[in-house]
Amino acid sequence: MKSAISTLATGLAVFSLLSHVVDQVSARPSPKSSSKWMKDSRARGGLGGARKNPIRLRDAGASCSAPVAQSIVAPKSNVWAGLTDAEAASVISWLFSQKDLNLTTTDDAGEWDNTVTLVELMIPNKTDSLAYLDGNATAPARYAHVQLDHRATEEPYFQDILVGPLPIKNGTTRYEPLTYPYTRKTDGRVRNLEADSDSLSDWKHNVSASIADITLELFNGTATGLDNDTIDVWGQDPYWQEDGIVQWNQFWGLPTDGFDEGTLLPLGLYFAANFTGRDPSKWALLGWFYNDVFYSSTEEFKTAFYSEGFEKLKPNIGGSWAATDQKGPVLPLDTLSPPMAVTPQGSRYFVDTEQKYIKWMDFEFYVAFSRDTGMRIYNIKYKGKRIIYELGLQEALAHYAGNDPVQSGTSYLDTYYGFGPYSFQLVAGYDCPSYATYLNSSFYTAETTHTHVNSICLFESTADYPLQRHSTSDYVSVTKNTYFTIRSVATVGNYDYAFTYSFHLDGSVHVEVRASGYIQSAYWANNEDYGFHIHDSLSGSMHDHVLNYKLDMDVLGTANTLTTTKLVPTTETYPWSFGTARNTMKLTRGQISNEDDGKLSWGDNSATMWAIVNTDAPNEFGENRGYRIMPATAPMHLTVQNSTNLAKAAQWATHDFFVTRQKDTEPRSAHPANSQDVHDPIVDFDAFFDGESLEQEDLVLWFNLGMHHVPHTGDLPNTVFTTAHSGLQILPLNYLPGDPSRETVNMVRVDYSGGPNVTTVETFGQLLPTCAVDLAEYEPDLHSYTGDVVIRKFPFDPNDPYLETDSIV
Ligand SMILES: *[C@@H]1O[C@H](CO)[C@@H](O)[C@H](O)[C@H]1NC(C)=O
Ligand SMILES: *[C@@H]1O[C@H](CO)[C@@H](O)[C@H](O)[C@H]1NC(C)=O
Ligand SMILES: *[C@@H]1O[C@H](CO)[C@@H](O)[C@H](O)[C@H]1NC(C)=O
Ligand SMILES: *[C@@H]1O[C@H](CO)[C@@H](O)[C@H](O)[C@H]1NC(C)=O
Ligand SMILES: *[C@@H]1O[C@H](CO)[C@@H](O)[C@H](O)[C@H]1NC(C)=O
Ligand SMILES: *[C@@H]1O[C@H](CO)[C@@H](O)[C@H](O)[C@H]1NC(C)=O
Ligand SMILES: *[C@@H]1O[C@H](CO)[C@@H](O)[C@H](O)[C@H]1NC(C)=O
Ligand SMILES: *[C@@H]1O[C@H](CO)[C@@H](O)[C@H](O)[C@H]1NC(C)=O
Ligand SMILES: *[C@@H]1O[C@H](CO)[C@@H](O)[C@H](O)[C@H]1NC(C)=O
Ligand SMILES: *[C@@H]1O[C@H](CO)[C@@H](O)[C@H](O)[C@H]1NC(C)=O
Ligand SMILES: *[C@@H]1O[C@H](CO)[C@@H](O)[C@H](O)[C@H]1NC(C)=O
Ligand SMILES: [Cu+2]
Repeated sequence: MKSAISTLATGLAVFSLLSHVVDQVSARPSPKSSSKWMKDSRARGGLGGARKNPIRLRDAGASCSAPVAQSIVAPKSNVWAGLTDAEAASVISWLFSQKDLNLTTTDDAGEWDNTVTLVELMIPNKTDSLAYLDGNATAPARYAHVQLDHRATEEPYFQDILVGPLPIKNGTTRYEPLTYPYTRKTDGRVRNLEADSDSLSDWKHNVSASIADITLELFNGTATGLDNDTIDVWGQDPYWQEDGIVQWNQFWGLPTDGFDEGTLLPLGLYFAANFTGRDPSKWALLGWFYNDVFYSSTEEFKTAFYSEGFEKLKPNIGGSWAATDQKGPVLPLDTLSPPMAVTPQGSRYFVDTEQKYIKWMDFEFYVAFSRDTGMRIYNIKYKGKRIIYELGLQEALAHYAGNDPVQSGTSYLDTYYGFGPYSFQLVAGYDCPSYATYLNSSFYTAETTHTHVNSICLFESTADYPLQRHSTSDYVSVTKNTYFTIRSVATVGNYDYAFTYSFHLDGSVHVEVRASGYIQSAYWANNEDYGFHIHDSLSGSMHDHVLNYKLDMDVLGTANTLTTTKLVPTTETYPWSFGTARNTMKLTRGQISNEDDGKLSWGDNSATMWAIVNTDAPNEFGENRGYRIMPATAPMHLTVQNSTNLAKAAQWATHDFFVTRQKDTEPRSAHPANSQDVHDPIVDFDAFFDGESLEQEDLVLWFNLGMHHVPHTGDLPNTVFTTAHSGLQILPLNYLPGDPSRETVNMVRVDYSGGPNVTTVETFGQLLPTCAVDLAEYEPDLHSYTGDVVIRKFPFDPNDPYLETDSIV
């Protein structure tokens, strides 16, 4: 007991040195030193002391402070923040003046015109950013990352180019193909299989019109491409790319009740399109599939349909079972307000809104946002030292399976659609507490920049369980568990993904993803091996969600090693065991020394502790100081091996996590157009593994979160965030001399010295609120929900932003 306390006391001395930065920026009185307790407590039972008057901030009755973030000026500019409106406009106008690009504005473009599909900041190389962040170098040169859609050609392709340096100057600005971040060196080009999507849609409607008699009889509807369509046709993604370009499609019901339940209304009739090449007259119908029977032509299908004994299956029909509004009897007392949190003395964090720089307690970081992957965070420092250079989503896949060709063929790679364009405004009081601070996010589309107002939220919360406690016959000590969160939510098609990063007083960072929204279901016909029967003719189609994240850790510098400390069962004879062997356990220590061993599994029974350490910077006891990485929920990777759908497009999904050497040429594990060429993707993650040493190098971890999702009746109408949840924790391991949470003043020690009565309530300087809370301030006016704020860039019209709610891509 005694030695534990003195170790802790040493730790506290160090912490107070490290935390001087906090005091400097804090407008509040310094926390009362708690060293008195440490001295007094050396003698057991000697915890006495005068009862303290709580410090009161303001008169009782005065109203509480507004929960607005404290302002701060970022120590360095955010080199990952997007282009300014003026920069984006100048790049677009410059692109349109390059005659060789032969561009058409998106609104005027048809299938055979070239367009600009992306204009965003090129994330600077880490090498250059570090020289700026840690040294005296100027901020890295700014370049625009542009994606062109070349369609004025028989072989359409997307191409990534770099434009810069910025600002644009006639004569000196250049563009060049962007190749260095990609493993396939083809001038940043990827073929575009979607160039003729309008024609393909027409073609499919021609097919469905050709069997309108059958769809009317089976589904009471037709799909002809007209506004009065009552059923829909869509199919697998990615397309089959083995033998030409082929897509299986299915008929789906259209919701009629204003809810979005279309993905719950599969109708069980399928047809395949071979749309290889750009000439629709050469496209071919490859066959029909219904009730587990394949028909190789429309004629064959029609003949069967009108034959005696053809079994007609029941369609799925929408209705209140698929609507998300409240239904059923009201739960006891449920109309009363549930408990809510308030921030009586204002916010306890700092935000530089312009630079998207945030500081809470001993953590600080910058926020970035991109079209492909949405929110990311950079340069996370803890106690003044960087621990993480970059943390964020890379790609998300949803791999389905089934006895029907559409489910079997579906393996969405969601960055093709992008998380940025679908990260809509958050609903205050529901997505985030009503007192949260909000940031905007912006993305480019069709010569405009769209801003989703209040689409990133920041807030502190106090958990419903304490961070620390201990009680004895003399005292009880307990600490509040307050932490800081940044969150954004992206609705990509039917699914809503909530991305959360949180920062804790114990020095840990938690990464979480949750999924809600409508499942993509399957038609229930002979497919009990691929899901549960969940409604009339409905299968909860099985699928894996795998979300790949990049975690570039820098622990005490960039020279780091990934170590393992494994608990292993063992039989040992000890000098004191009188010659008998004892079955017990011990630790074995190891490390991952080479990229050849860089594809990893968390290991059986959670018996392996993984840590990023700096072996050149041991602590005073000779242990490596580091940060541990640990799954917070059951770890997972893709069940399917050598997926026929994905081929080499998502090699990051094969294991739980990976470690590689950081390289400016390997900034991301995926590319948004990997689905367009799955056998020869422009980023093949496997190519990152080329036998390099990983000992005391700059390391990057690529870890997967996700869920094996076999939807059940409880996924109707929507999957719920509570259980569709996955997480990882990044936590100090021998990094500090003790538990840093001892620094918070939001703890109490109640002394009763063995007697029945309390002798002292020791507080440590926390200010007790006595103000009056106006709960009306905590009721957001949801009528002020805003759509996209759009600024036209070509022609540039900065002073005339307009609102758009039907939005995007
Ligand atoms: C430029 O694009 C147009 C279509 O927008 C196309 O008709 C024309 O052939 C293209 N010109 C060149 C030189 O490629
Ligand atoms: C970033 O790094 C790559 C790879 O070393 C290099 O080709 C590229 O020129 C660098 N970018 C800048 C802006 O220096
Ligand atoms: C930055 O400049 C200051 C003042 O010139 C100098 O003292 C310091 O060593 C420099 N730091 C680095 C990392 O070069
Ligand atoms: C570049 O030159 C074009 C045409 O000569 C002109 O319209 C444009 O304003 C110039 N842009 C800048 C940034 O000087
Ligand atoms: C669809 O059918 C119409 C009428 O037969 C035809 O004109 C059109 O070319 C067809 N569309 C496609 C993409 O095949
Ligand atoms: C068929 O659909 C029409 C609307 O398209 C609707 O009015 C009618 O009630 C439906 N019939 C049945 C049997 O559901
Ligand atoms: C849909 O609209 C078209 C064109 O107006 C019309 O010919 C057709 O009969 C309509 N179909 C239905 C089911 O109302
Ligand atoms: C699709 O069409 C292409 C081009 O005509 C052909 O080469 C390919 O074999 C066809 N694929 C299938 C599955 O029929
Ligand atoms: C978000 O955008 C809106 C509309 O352009 C603007 O009024 C608001 O100040 C922005 N908020 C932040 C935090 O930048
Ligand atoms: C997947 O591919 C690897 C490498 O080609 C091979 O060793 C393995 O057996 C394959 N697994 C399956 C299930 O096809
Ligand atoms: C404890 O407090 C009660 C109520 O104030 C008082 O009556 C009693 O004497 C106290 N006991 C001791 C041991 O101080
Ligand atoms: Cu799911």
